[in-house]
Amino acid sequence: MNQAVATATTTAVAVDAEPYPYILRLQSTVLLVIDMQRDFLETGGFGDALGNDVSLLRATIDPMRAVMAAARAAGMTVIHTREGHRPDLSDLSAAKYRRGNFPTRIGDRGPMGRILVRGEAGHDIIAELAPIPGEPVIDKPGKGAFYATDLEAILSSRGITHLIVCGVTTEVCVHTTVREANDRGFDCLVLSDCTGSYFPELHEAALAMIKAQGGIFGWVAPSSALLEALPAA
Ligand code: TIU
Repeated sequence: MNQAVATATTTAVAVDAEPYPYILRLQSTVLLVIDMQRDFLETGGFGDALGNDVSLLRATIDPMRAVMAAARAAGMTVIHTREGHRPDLSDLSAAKYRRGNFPTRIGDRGPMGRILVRGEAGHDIIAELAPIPGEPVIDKPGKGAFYATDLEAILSSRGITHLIVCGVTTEVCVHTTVREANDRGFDCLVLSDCTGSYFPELHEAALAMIKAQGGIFGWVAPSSALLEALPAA
């Protein structure tokens, strides 16, 4: 590593965020991309089976692509998560299976294979945001990325203290993960245009909850604020 890069990775970066600037160091920050899977963003997957308009989430793709490129160029680690279950559904609780009483359920066959099952096409991360070699992918059976996964061990072994969180959906898996992370002592910045919901009003409410009360769960900023703050490659 040359001197310029060494200096850049240890220098504090300030992001113009709410409720006040978010200060990070590149070497102790991860970009955490939650559940950008075909099952949530394409027709015939889990989101669709729950009765949602999946096209509402697709506005996050372009800004997220730019953020992932900038993070990689700045030397920040990118970690991806996927919500899903073992093919025998042995890690699927009866409560999660039954919830909603919909005709199509987790494990049923759909146009992209079995819904929310690992190894099926619908479980894959969308091609536009595919992980690059070396980036950890965390498979999670729940809504939170810390529940029943090795995410905390991976973050701790790398000395990570700060998480920049994006993905879907804002009020479900993103929010659950931010709450889990907050209680574990991580400082979270949620990118408003890189998170999305099937319910725009819940997206807004979820972001408001994060930054309320002095940032009770963390910080919120548009991706433009992060892009301005990150050092160029
Ligand atoms: N239904 C919904 O909004 N979300 C989920 O079921 N999982 C995630 O948020 N990833």
